[in-house]
Parts: sequence; C-alpha cells; structure tokens
Amino acid sequence: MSETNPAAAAEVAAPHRYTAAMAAEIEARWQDFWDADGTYAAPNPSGDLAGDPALVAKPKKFIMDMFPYPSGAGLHVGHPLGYIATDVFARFQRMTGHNVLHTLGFDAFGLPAEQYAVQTGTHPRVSTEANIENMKIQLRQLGLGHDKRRSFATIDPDYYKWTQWIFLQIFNSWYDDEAKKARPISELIAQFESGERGVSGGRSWNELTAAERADVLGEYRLAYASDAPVNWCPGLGTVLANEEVTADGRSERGNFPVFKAKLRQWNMRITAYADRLLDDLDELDWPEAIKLQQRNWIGRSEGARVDFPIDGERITVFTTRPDTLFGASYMVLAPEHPLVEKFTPQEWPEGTHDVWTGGHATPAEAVAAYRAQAASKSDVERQAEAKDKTGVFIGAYATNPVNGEQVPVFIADYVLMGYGTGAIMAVPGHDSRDFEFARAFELPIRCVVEPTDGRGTDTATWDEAFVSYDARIVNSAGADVSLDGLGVVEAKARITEWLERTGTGEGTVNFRLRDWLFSRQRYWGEPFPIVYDEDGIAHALPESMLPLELPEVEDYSPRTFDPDDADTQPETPLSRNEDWVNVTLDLGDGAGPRNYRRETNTMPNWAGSCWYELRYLDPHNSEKLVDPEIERYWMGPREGQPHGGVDLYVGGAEHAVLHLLYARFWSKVLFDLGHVSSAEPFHKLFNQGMIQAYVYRDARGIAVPAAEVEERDGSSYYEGEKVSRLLGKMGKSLKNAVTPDEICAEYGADTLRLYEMAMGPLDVSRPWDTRAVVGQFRLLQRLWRNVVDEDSGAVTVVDTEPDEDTLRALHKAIDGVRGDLEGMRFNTAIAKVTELNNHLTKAGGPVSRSVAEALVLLVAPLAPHIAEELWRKLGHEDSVVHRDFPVADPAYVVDETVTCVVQIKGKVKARLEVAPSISEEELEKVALADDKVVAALDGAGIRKVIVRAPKLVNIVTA
Ligand code: ANZ
Repeated sequence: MSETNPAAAAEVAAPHRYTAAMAAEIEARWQDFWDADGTYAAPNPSGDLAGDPALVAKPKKFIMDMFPYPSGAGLHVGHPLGYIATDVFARFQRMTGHNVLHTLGFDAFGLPAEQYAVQTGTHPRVSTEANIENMKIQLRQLGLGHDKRRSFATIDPDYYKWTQWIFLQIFNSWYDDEAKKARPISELIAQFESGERGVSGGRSWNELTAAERADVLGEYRLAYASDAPVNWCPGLGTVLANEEVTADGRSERGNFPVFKAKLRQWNMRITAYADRLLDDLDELDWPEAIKLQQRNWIGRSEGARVDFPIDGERITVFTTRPDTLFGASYMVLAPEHPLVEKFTPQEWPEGTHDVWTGGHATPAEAVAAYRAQAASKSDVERQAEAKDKTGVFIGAYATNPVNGEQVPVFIADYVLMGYGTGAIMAVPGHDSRDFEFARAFELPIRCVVEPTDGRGTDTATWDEAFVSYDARIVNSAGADVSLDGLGVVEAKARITEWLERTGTGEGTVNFRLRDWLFSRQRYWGEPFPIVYDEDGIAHALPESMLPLELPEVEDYSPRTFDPDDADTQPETPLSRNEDWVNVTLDLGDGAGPRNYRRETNTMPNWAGSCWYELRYLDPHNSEKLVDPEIERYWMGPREGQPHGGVDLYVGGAEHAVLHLLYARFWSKVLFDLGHVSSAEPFHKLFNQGMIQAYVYRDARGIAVPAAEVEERDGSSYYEGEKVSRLLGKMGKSLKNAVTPDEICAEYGADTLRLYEMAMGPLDVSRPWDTRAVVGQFRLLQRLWRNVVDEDSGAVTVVDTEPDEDTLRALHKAIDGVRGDLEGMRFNTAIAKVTELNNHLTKAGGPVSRSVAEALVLLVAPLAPHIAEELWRKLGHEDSVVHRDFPVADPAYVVDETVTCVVQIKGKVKARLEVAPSISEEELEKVALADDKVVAALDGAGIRKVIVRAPKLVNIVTA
C-alpha cells in the first residue's frame, strides 16, 4: 500500500513537506518531551502529588475513560475512540483555565486472562502484565495527555489492598433504615447489648452463643454470606450475578446454561440502597437511556400486600393492582413457596375439578411431581409470556378478604419465589398470564375494570385480558368498601386505606433489584480478607494484614463441568493450596493466636472497577484509601453537582446496569461511612458510539480478510470472487481489525486522531474507512504549508495585520471551535478548523503571525504533536498544552451569514449558518457533519450530494 500512499510519495517532492516520516519523528520527539517534562501532571492540593498552587487554585476538571481490560489481542482502531475524545476535551479544558486530571489505568482481573492461562500454562499475572505493557505502547503513540503518575492496574497488590479494605468496610456495616444510611456494625452491636434493639425471637443478646450472634449480625451486614439460590454455571465452573445472566438464562460470557443452585456465597446488600440509587439518578447528567435502564433494573413497583386467611394462617401476596381485589378468583404460590406443604391436605377436597389435579391421586403427589418439573427450568423460561401455563391445585382454599369468597390455591411456575412474596392473587380478567391460566384450568374470570375498547363486560366472549390503568372499576362493591366508578388510581388509594384499616394488608413498595452475588470460584480475582474459625464463624482480617495476596497454586484453572449438568458443585482454585488456606493467626481481637481457614472464593471482576476513580486521586497513599482533602478537591459536591463525582466519564453503553450500578453503590457506602464527600462516582456520563467495520463474506459465508477486498462498481471482490459486504463489529475473528499502529505508521497519530474525531458525532456509531483517513492527513499537510516553506523548512509567517476577510474567518472559527469543543462536537470543530485553513490556503501569500498562532492553538487539542512543533517553529519556548485557548473578538463574529438549507430526499432536515464565501466542498463537509443531518440519515447510504453554495445542499440517499 505504501507506494500509493501520498504520505510516503511526498517525501521525494519536497524535503520539508509534512510526511509520514516527519509525523513519526515529530510525534516521538514530543511524546518523549511530555514524559520528561511531566506536562500532564495534575497537581493535588496536598500530599506527594502536590504542585503548582496557581494551577491548584483554578477550577478542576476530572475527566475519565472507562478503563480497558488488557486483552491479549491489543487495541484496534475502535478502542481509542473514547480515549481520543476525552483527551481532546481534557486538552481544551487545560487551555481554558482548568486544573485537569486525566489518566488511565487497567482493569486487569477477570476471566479472559485466566482462560488464556489455562490454555497456555502461563501464569495470569505474567500474561496480563505483558498485555498491559503492550497496550501502554499502543496508547502512548496516540499522544494521550495522561498523568502517568496516577496510573495503576487493579491487580497491583497496592491497589487491591484497598479493594479488600472497602470490602471490610462493607462487611463491618449495616443499613439503618431510620437514618437511611450505612453505619458501623459496632453501633448495631451496642444497640443489641444495651437492649435498645431486640433480637428476633425475644432472647437477649447476652444469652446468644458466638455463632448465634454471628447469624444475627449476618442479617444486617451489608456484605453477608447466605445459602440463597444462586446462578450456577457448570460450563464456566463459577456462579454468576443476575446481571451476568442473559435474558434466556445463559451466561453472558461463554453462553453456557445457568442453573439455580443453593450454595453458600457472599452477597452485597445493594437492595438496601434501592431507593437512593433511584432517587439520586435525577441529579446526574447521564443519557436518559442509561438512566431508564437503571430504573428498570431497580424496578420500583408501588402496590400492596394483602393477606388471604387460610386454616388459621394466612398467605400474603404482593400486587401492583390492589384495585382489582374483587376480581381475584384464585391464588398462585411459587412451587418452592415454604407454606405449600403446610396447606396441602391428605386428599382432594370434594368436587375437585379433574383438570386441577394433573391426574394425581393425592395433592401431595401432585405437588411433588410439579415441583420436580419446575426445578429444572430457569426463571426466564418460567416467565416466558408465550409458553403454555402449567400448574396444579394444592387441594386448599383461602379467603378473599374483601368479599369472603373461597378461592382455590394453586402452585404454578409463572410465579417466582424471588419476587414480591412469592405468592399472587390471580385476577384473570385483567392480567394476561392469569387469563391464560384461568382458561386452561377452567377458573372463573371476572370483569372488575370496565373495558374501554368496546368488548363489553361479558368475559365469556373475551379472547384476552383487559389490561388498563386508565379505566373505571366495576363489580367491586362489598359490605364495607366499594370501588365502583372510581378510576384505577383512586381505587388503589381507597382499597389500600381499607386494607390498612382492617388489618388485612398495607401499601408497600417492591423492588426488582436483588442483592449482588459477590463470590466467584476463580483464581484470578481479589482474595476475600475473611477467615473462618473452627465454628465456621467468619472473621474480618485486621487492616494490618492487608493486602492479602493471591497465593501461588499449582493449578489455577477453575473446575468446569458438563455445561448441562446441574447436579455439580463448584470447586475453588484457592482451596488447592492447603498451606495458604489453613493458618494460625492472631486477629488482634483478644482471642490470641487461633486456627482459621481462609475464604477461598475470590471477588468478581467488577470489584476493582467499583472505586478506581478514587485511587486516581491519591494513588500512592499507603495510609488511606484517599486523603479526604484531595478527594474533596476533585470529587466533592459543588454547584450543579449536589452529589459530587467525576466531571466527565466516557465509555460504552453496555455497562448500564453492571459496573455503573455497582460503582454507585460502593460510593454511597463509602459516603455514608464518612470516607468520601461524594455520594455519586460519575456526575456526567457520555456513551461513545462504536466504530464499525465492513465484514466481507464469501459464498460459503466465511469472513475474508477485509484489507484484501477490492471495491469495483459498487461491488466487492476477494481474489476475483464477488463477496458480500455488511457493517459489523471490528475484530480479529471477522478479519476486519485495523490497528492504530498501522494507521500511525502510515500517517501519524495526529491524522488518526483527526480522522476518528471527524467521522461523526461522538455518540453515533460509524463505519471505519481506511481510504478516507488520507483526507485528514491532507488537512495537516495544508496546515503545515500555511506556516512552513516545504522546500527550505523556513517559517513563512509575516508580522503584518491580516485583512478584514481573514479576521472574520479567524474569529468565526475561534468562536465555533470553542463552542464545539466545549459541547464535545469534535466533528464540527474539525470542519471549522478546515474551513479556516482552506481560507488561508486560498488567500495565497504568507499568513499573518497572529492568525497562524491562533490556528495552531485551535488545532492543539485535536492534533497536539503538530501543534507543538509549529508552535516551537513560530518561536515559542513553551508547550501549547498550557497556553490559553484563543477567544473570539465579537466584532468579527457578527458577520452576515447566510442560511443554508439541507434537504434529504427533497425534505428540509437542517438549516446551517454559513459564510457567504463558503466553497462547495466545504459546505458539503459541514452539511454532512451536522448532527441533525447525521441523525436524519440514520446510517443510510448517500448516492449523491448536490451543493449550491452557499444556500442549498441536497442529499440523495441510496
Ligand atoms: C394482581 C394483579 C392484577 C396483578 C392485575 C397485575 C395485574 P411488577 O409490576 O413487575 O412489580 N406478581 C407478584 N409477585 C409475583 C411473583 N413472585 N411472580 C410472578 N408474578 C408476580 O408486577 C407485579 C405484579 O406481578 C403483581 O400484581 C402480581 O400480579 C404479579 F390486573 O396482582 B398482580
């Protein structure tokens, strides 16, 4: 490819032309300079990273990327999109009077390193550290202005010491529902000891054995071990969090079946924070789509608990529609509900309907058979809307409290034990699942919400339930309460009030969010700082024993099993090192040296990313997680950011409910316990789009190397054969990965940076096109040529004042670029820089120094190496990094502009304010880069662009 490459060819033409070789030389030199100079060091107000007080006194900006997992495949050009964007933004913020913290670490625990280790026999630390080194080299050549003093990897013992420390903070605290915050567990123990708080069962704290006390505290601790059913994935050999299980009940990673199994595992009581996690979203500057995903995941439902008496006991249901209580004609318990046995009689009651019994001779038999069947299914399978409803009568009736009616009780798998109370009142008239069940089991269907779709109230004629929140209640009058004629909202309020008055129920809020399963049966993760004594009681290691380092084991592979065999049990790799597991320790709790057994699970790979923003602030602190003054400086609450947090966090949208929810939860615990002043980790979140790439497939559907495909007359050919072309992900497996290394070698990092930023609005996905990269290279060549003579290498600028036209072009560009960089519209900023540069080229003759300098400063955030070089050539001794960004003179900005109309398929989609002198070529670029136009095109191919500068652009789509 290099023979046709203008970057290489130009070298022969003029000795001082901007070429790939020159870019390589300039870039390497400036990168070395920045490293040696510490150009990007952001000073802290105190501590070992304290620095220039004048800089500290400026307003701060903490700009962060979602840190990478150092994979063995290295980076392709899709990965740095966000890193370049934050870098441009950070540079702009530095030039507009901010103390900017921008750095990057590595999220380095996790499955891939371990799987690679198992395959190759290399220790995960060895391969991970090699990958980190490789990635650092790849990142360095991009010219990212990171404060490298603040970088770390989550696998560094100095780092995970504090991850373990936070675990202990969480373990040693409980959630006080009254104060609505976490408090130290010692304060709870004091309440038990003094009798201020009673122990359930009515016994006094002093009577309890150590084991009983540990159990009581386990009910409160924010990190606790429990035997609850967990997601066991035999194929991966580990258990998984709900968030790691796909909608069809398989592991997100590896796509193996996931089963429910009862195992003793660590959990984090994130549910205690459900309300605050919801409420505080309101104050965050996040994309609405992500907020919505979090809201749905937390799943707050307002409704009521209603007690249905049965045999002197009661079944409590959770319903979001207490207004339909008069329509409840049967009940359903989850098959695993603990009360099922209790209410199941010896024999079928008189007159039991045949279809209710499942053909079994006794209720107990029917229940046992049905339970066995339900246990083999995942929650998702059980809840599938389309599936036929199954279930069985348990032989008992309960009483509907509102009208005294006897309603039959069933077990059915569409009711889940893990939600609400694991029991429902079924209202088949107005709930689709209940409707199908009632039809299958010939149960009465009552209309208690008046249909608004003209179907009438005779349910015998209905094909489906009538589901509506906006209709009137009917057929709902009882002895002491009537809902007839009320709307849903009023009816809910009235019946809830009645339930509370009569002691048959109460209004309640239910959450979909479950506690976070926190154990993994893995080697490559943080060890838990927990040991068990001979009675099996868990003890925290004292802080002085942290970090608890990962021991060497012979075999760090997880024990995996037949992916379909649910009857298997995990085996932890750490348990294979008996010397490490069995220890004699003095925990400093007065018990003296005792024998303990270490916890052998490890933490999930999410742990390290739950708090890394804090460690960037004060990365070498060995006394504290983070110094409070430093934390307050960078993260503390301020005007418009009531919960504090990072000023800008950029990353992919795929982390909506995993990382982002977990990190918010840890922040809140640390905030409650007084360790930090910020209750939210990330104030502003921005999701960048993806860089897509064409995937070419041959007739057999096999991907062929994209680099070797030829495009001719709108078709694609590989080795002479026609191949298909589709946009897809970029990656090794699809043979279409392009590495930043290749592009840097061919054109230089500044060109790569410009190209990635010019491709379109940052939040929109865009297809990579290597052939288009050269366009940005040419821009840099023209920029260079406007300042430097290509033959002599001399600077050509003159000290005369620019003409009026040029002043207008300059100040409009300054004004526009400033606004665009502040608003993260990097593509339009580049279009404006290009316009100014072209104006200078077209004007001919030498460029005025003042204009050339301003132009260089405008370019500096986007293409920092060439900017530094030109700045130096222009006679400056300092770096552009800390220079002030140019400010437009309003007198030149209020120039007459013309409104240009952009049409797509003849319809007006945008209006642009452009200079009357804009060229056709420029106008086309500006129009195609416009957000509204990009949105309207929505990825559609463009057939033709008709430009009538300056007033019209007409885009014809394919
Ligand atoms: C009666 C009713 C009438 C209901 C009606 C709905 C419509 P969300 O909104 O997701 O919170 N439900 C309660 N617990 C359940 C469980 N463990 N498994 C399966 N379903 C359960 O859903 C709450 C509704 O889902 C509850 O309100 C209950 O059905 C059902 F016209 O009660 B409803």
